[in-house]
Amino acid sequence: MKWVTFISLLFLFSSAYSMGSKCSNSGIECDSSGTCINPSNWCDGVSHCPGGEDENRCVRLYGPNFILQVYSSQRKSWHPVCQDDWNENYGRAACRDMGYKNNFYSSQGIVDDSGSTSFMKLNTSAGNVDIYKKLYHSDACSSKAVVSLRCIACGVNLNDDDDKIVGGESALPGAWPWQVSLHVQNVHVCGGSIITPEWIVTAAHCVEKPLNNPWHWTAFAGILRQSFMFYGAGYQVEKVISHPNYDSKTKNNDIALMKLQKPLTFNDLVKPVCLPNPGMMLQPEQLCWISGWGATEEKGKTSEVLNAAKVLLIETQRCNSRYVYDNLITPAMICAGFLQGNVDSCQGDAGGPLVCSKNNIWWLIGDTSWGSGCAKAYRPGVYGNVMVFTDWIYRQMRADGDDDDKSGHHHHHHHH
Ligand code: 4AZ
Repeated sequence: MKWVTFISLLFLFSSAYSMGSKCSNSGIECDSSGTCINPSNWCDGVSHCPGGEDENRCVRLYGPNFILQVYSSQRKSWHPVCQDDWNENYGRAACRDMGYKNNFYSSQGIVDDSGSTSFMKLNTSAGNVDIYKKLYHSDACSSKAVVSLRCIACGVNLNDDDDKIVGGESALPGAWPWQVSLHVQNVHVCGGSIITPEWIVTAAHCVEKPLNNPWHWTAFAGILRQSFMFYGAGYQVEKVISHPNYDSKTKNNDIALMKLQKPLTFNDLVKPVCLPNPGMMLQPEQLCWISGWGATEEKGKTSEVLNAAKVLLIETQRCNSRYVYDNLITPAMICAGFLQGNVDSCQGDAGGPLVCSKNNIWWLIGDTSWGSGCAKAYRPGVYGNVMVFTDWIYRQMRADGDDDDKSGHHHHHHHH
C-alpha cells in the first residue's frame, strides 16, 4: 500500500511540475497558449482554451485494466464511466480525444474493482452532442460494469519468457516487438519503443541538437541483427519532439517522441508496447526487462544482436541514498537493475524500453536514460519515468497536425 500512495503522490507532483509554474495554483494550462483555466471550467462543456483542448483532455485510462475515466468539472475529480448504454462509437470518440487519432481496439464492460462510489452515466436522450456533455453523475451503474477501453492492441509479445534466465541474453524473434533501432548515417545510435503505428518513444538526450532534425534519423523495426538493417528497410522520421523541460545536465525529463513519415505495419515482429496508465500499482521491486543493441560491457562496442535482460525496479528513496545516486534521481526518473551490479543497460541502449508485465500485458515503464558506467555495483541504470510523461505524450499525439499550416511544416511525400 505504501507504493500505491507513493505512485499517486509522484503522479500528482509531476503533473503539477510538468505544467510549469504558470498555473501552479490557479488552474490547468492550455496546450500552446499557456492560458490558465480554472479547474471548474475544465471539461464543463464550454471551450475556454484557444484550441478547445479543455474540452477534450477530459478522458483518461486508469489502472492495469484500462478503466475509462472522465473528469468532472463539478467535483474536480476523475470518475469511471458506466457500461450502461455505452457502445463502440463512444469508445472510438474517447480514443480520438485521448490522442489516438484513428486507433481503436476494444471497448467492453468489466466489473469495477476500483472501489469508486461515483460514476458517470450516459444520457442517451441528449441528442447528437459531444459525449462529455451527455454524461451525468450517478451513484451506481445498473449494468454493474464500467467501461474498459483499449485504443490499440499493445503490450503483447510472442514468446512468453519463463523467467529463469539471469543476466543478459540475445532476444528471440518477436520477444520485444516494440523495440526499434534508431540510426544516424547507417549507424545504430539509440533505441526506441513503438507506441502507435506512427509514434516512437525515445530519450531526449538522443535527439539533442543537431540531431533534433528528423532527417538525420531512420528507424528499424522487427529486425534483430544490425547487419540486416539497410537503408530500404528503414522508416524515415517526419518529426522529433523533445520534452520542453529536458535538462541536458541533470537528464531530468529525458524523453522525446519521433513521428514516422509512413505508419508501421504491425505483425508478429512489429507491435506496440502499452503506455502506463495512472494507478498501475506496480510492486516497489517489480521484475522488469530492458532490451537494446547497446554495449555488452562498459566502453565496449554496440551489439550486433538485440539483447534483453531482467532487472528489478529500485525504489527512488533507495536509489537516492548517499551510497547510490545521492539525490540525483528526480520524480521524472526511475532506477532499475541490481545494486550488486552485473546486469545493466549500457552505451547504445539509451531511448530503448524498460518494460514490466502486469495482467499479462507489457507496459513501457521507463526509457533508458543514464547511469554511472555500466553494471557497476551501486550504480544501477536510470530510466525516464514514463508514467510521469503519458499525459504529455498523449497531448503531443493529439496536437499533431493541428498547426501544420501555421508552422510552415510540410509533410514529405515519397514517390517510388
Ligand atoms: C548510454 O550512454 C547509457 N548503465 C545507457 C544506460 C546506462 C549508461 C549509459 C546505464 O546510452
